[in-house]
Amino acid sequence: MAQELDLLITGAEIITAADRFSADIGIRNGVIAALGTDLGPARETIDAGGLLALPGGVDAHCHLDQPQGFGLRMADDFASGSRSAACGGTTTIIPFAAQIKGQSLRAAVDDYHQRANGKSCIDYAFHMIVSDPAPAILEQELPALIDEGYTSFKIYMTYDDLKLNDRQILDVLDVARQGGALVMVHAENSDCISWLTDRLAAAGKTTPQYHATSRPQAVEREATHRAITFSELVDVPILIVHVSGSEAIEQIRWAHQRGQRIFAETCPQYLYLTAEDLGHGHYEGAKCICSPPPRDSANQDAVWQGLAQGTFSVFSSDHAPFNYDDPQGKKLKGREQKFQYIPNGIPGLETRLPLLFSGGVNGGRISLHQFVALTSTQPAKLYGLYPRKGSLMVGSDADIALWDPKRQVTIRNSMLHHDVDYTPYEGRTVTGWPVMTLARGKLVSKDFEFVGTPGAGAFMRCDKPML
Ligand code: DUC
Ligand code: ZN
Ligand code: ZN
Repeated sequence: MAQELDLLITGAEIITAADRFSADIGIRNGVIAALGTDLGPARETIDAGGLLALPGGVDAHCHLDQPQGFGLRMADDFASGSRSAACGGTTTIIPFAAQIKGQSLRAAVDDYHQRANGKSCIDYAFHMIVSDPAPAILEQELPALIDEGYTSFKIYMTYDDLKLNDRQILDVLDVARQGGALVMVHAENSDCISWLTDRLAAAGKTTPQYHATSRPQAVEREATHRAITFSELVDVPILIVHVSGSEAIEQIRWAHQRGQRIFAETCPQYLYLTAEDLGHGHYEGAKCICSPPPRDSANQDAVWQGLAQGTFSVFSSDHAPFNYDDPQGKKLKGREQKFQYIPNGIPGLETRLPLLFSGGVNGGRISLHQFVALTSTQPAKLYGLYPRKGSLMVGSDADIALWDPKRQVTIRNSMLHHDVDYTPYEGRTVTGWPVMTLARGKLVSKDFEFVGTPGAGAFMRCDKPML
């Protein structure tokens, strides 16, 4: 006779990227042991009648406790960030071990392990950020780290302290090709941004709204095209992160039509915010400063279409948490700053899935299967975590979000579980919420309350991307 189950979830409809069926879920030792009916005795049972059981979300782009210069500090560490993620139906996070120029990449990874250690309530992996591809990094550290399970890394085409020049980008892409890693590209043209910023400054245009003026779509379009060209020259797939609108999308579709393997990610801010949210001279607009900036409603439509048509493979939060009213946050040094000195980033770990579910699934723009694919299955595959993460199969980790698809929720920062003092989505009502989340078979959130355990999440080495 089969060993007793630890937990039985009954009555839910199971949704994966491919299938929809009714079955009970039997869990033993944190893993899905059986899917079916009459699964036998269990120590505990959750009645999930009327709910949808989806694979827990994989948020493949979020920033937690990332070391900052200029007196800045991220508001979320692995404890608060993972807690917030769990309460929004996410069970895996992949933040960034960021190399500071001059630093060894391994030192950055080691430091990031220290920061994560014993804090996360859900499983996590690391991407790296490569900002200084010196010969020793390219020849020794990066190949070794890829082989050790750090199989993806981000590069920047802008920001003085992070950006690589074109030659350096070609070099790191070549290392990725040899090692089978996936490079995530922040595509904005640095010189264009600084030239536009200087002109705006000379005209006295320094309030938050000009952040968007300094980074128009052409800046993103050009860099996206250049990154696609580099990918072709080196013959390696890349992933363009945080795509904001139609012009970059056109470039990605052009590449797809030519048969290139260009993956693309977008984020809630490009569906729900516009440049108008940066205000008209009011400093509150700083809350919505992120890069690339939010565009307009026509571009929101273009991003929705890109999600529906498969142009995008991944939907991430790009959670980059800075407090608004904080001398280490958006009001750096306790003052209202010129837009170019305001830290870029907005919080979104907890609201990522409900925002997409509400506007996408309940709004009739994408199917439930597309929702699962974009938010869980495809990021798990691209970042080497599938099938442990990203599906509900026998043998997968029991990372499960139980959704009430009709639940109406008005988002308030007071109900969220991050440590950030605002949400850009304050007062917005969504339909559909993950009312219970389980990470490796243990409840981590229930009815908007965090019930998990800091430190229960484990670090995962990633396999090579399934490209
Ligand atoms: N890019 C990110 O991916 N996150 C925050 C800021 C940025 O420019
Ligand atoms: Zn970026
Ligand atoms: Zn980011």
